Amino acid sequence: MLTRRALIASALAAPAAAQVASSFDLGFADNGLRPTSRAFPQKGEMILQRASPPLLETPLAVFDAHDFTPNDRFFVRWHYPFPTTIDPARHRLRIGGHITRPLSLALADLARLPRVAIAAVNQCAGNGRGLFAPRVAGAQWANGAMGNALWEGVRLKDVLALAGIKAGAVAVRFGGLDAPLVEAAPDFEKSLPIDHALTDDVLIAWGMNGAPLPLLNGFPLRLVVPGWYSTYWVKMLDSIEVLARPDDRYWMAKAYLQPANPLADIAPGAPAGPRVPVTAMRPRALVTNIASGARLPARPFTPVQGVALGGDHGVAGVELSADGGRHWVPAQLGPDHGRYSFRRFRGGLALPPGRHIILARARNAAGVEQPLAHNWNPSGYNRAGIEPVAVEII
Ligand SMILES: Nc1nc2c(c(=O)[nH]1)N[C@H]1C(S)=C(S)[C@@H](COP(=O)(O)O)O[C@H]1N2
Ligand SMILES: [Mo]
Repeated sequence: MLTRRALIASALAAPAAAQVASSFDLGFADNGLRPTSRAFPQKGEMILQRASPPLLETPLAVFDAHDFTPNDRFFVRWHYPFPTTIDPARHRLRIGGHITRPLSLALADLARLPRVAIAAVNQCAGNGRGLFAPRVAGAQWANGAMGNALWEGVRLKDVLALAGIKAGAVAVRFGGLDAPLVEAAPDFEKSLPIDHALTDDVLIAWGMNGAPLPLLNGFPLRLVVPGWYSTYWVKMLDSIEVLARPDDRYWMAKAYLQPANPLADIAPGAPAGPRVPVTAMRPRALVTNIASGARLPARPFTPVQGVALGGDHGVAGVELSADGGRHWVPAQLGPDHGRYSFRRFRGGLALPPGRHIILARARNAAGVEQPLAHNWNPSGYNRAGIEPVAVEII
């Protein structure tokens, strides 16, 4: 492994990369040094961030091997305890609030609606939080708090149509079977603006990659909001409430807020300023075949591959640089599974013996390109700058 000092020294030789090199903490790279566990139901080896309620991160190598993250390696995040046995035959989805017909739907009722499948990346708003410098509080994820799956279910808008939305609805609130340990803590509930809730792509899903949702990923039903951070993807979904006024409860009004500027960044230590809810994701590329700090044998072209996401638009391109972003070479894109899916990429860089910092940047179909600098903010949300990868060619 490279030392931090060696990295900074190599960065000094390439001034444009200095900011990049000094902004990441090598000790935190996905280098196999974090504890893993195989102790969780329906899960293989996962990086253990917290046992209860579970926070399980996907190892980088899993992304390197798959377009669709296998269910047994898909990351897990719960705020509160949840039931560990669920009888799907008895599960009900209640729909109430500003509607004409309150409903209590069984899974069999949902299965009668038109079925839809969408490939989409589920990414925690705090993915990569542990890489911010200065460090911020919260789950210290590297970049494995995300995954790509084919989600199968029905459209939320079709379910809402059964209930009959009344005029004046402004939002739709979602709740699941989990509950806080202490009475006073606010239940985990999230809401979508009514316009977004009624788009074609928002699903109530029961299937994930051709199988039922794993318990830890929300069995038997979860909301899927392609292009938006997974805080909205409410698991073990059992209640939907149409609201005639904006949601002022804790998890919308107080939590998951980011600085209200285009990059959602702020100078460390600066006053918080205006904040807005975290919503859409941004394009990101992640190198998956080289763990930062690796030493690799010299080859004419060092293969660099990984996964990209386009945020709320498709991936339009991925480019690689080994000179701090002065020159970029395009990587080849893998199969296109739809605008919200991971898109794998593969390319090569001619790297002579010595130390290098590899950069991979994604651009989406809306023309948004990943910036070099990281968008520091106090909660570590929406991290979307380029993730540098240090290598030593020997
Ligand atoms: N019911 C419920 N749904 C939830 C949460 C939760 O705590 N309870 N956490 C949300 C957050 S913050 C994340 S990152 C995703 C994680 O989805 P996963 O565990 O399927 O990967 O679930 C979301 N849905
Ligand atoms: Mo999250």
